[in-house]
Amino acid sequence: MRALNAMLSTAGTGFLTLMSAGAAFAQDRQVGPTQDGWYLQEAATPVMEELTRVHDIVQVIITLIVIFVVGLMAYIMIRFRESKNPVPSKTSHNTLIEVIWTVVPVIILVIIAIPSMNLLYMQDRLPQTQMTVKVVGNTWNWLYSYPDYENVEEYVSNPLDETQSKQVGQPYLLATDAPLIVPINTKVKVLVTSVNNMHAWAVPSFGVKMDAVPGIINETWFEVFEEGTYYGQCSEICGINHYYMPIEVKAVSQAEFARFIAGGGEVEDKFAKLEGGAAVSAAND
Ligand SMILES: [Cu+2]
Repeated sequence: MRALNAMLSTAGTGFLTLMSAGAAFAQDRQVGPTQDGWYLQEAATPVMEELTRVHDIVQVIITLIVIFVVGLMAYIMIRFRESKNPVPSKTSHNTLIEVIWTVVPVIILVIIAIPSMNLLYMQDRLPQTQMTVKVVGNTWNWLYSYPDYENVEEYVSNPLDETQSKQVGQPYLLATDAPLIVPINTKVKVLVTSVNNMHAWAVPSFGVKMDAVPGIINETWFEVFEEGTYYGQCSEICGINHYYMPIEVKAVSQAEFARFIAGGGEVEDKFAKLEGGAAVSAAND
């Protein structure tokens, strides 16, 4: 399963890379939903690794149960069909079978519950985190801030339109003009709230999906292993532009993150690298 997952993830990343190939400049590693994807996204954090492991275990168990039940039904339908079995059995109960079909599912559910609860607590209970980011849902974009660093101002992350996405080699409806920047190998606490209606900040490859509720500050965490751009989408139907508030997280080296903070949160203009970047940028401002 893990090998299959890794293979599919590679295929997924490959797709995004392929999409970027026609762009003006090469994008770094991008992880997000893919056109023909049918499996979990590549795991980028310890929580997502554990989530993938639990998913794979449960997948095997439920597949075996489906095979067993469908097999049993097929056997009964064929073996006890009217023509082969004209006089039906009058048996109304069988204590041994009833005990088995009660106890065995209980054991299976307990086996599933143990890793599931472990995973839930891993997501829910924050470890000792090294920094904090604050995510605020708005209609319809995300506001990001770094409470630990007063010199970095809160900024808005807006989606790029179709033409802009193509220009910078990023997928439309996932690309933004200002990603959330975080360092790799750092436990990041995420505070999530909203200024108007409910949203949800979700990044599948992080195993993170947290409701953004006005008046409530929810918290979650992640630790990204590798540098790259990770995509997510608002995952709580929030109104007419719900589809149009993508999430882009750029995980950078700790040195690069330190430069980002020292620079007061200034990020490189995505359009500056393009030929005639100034004109493009100005046209879109
Ligand atoms: Cu939303």
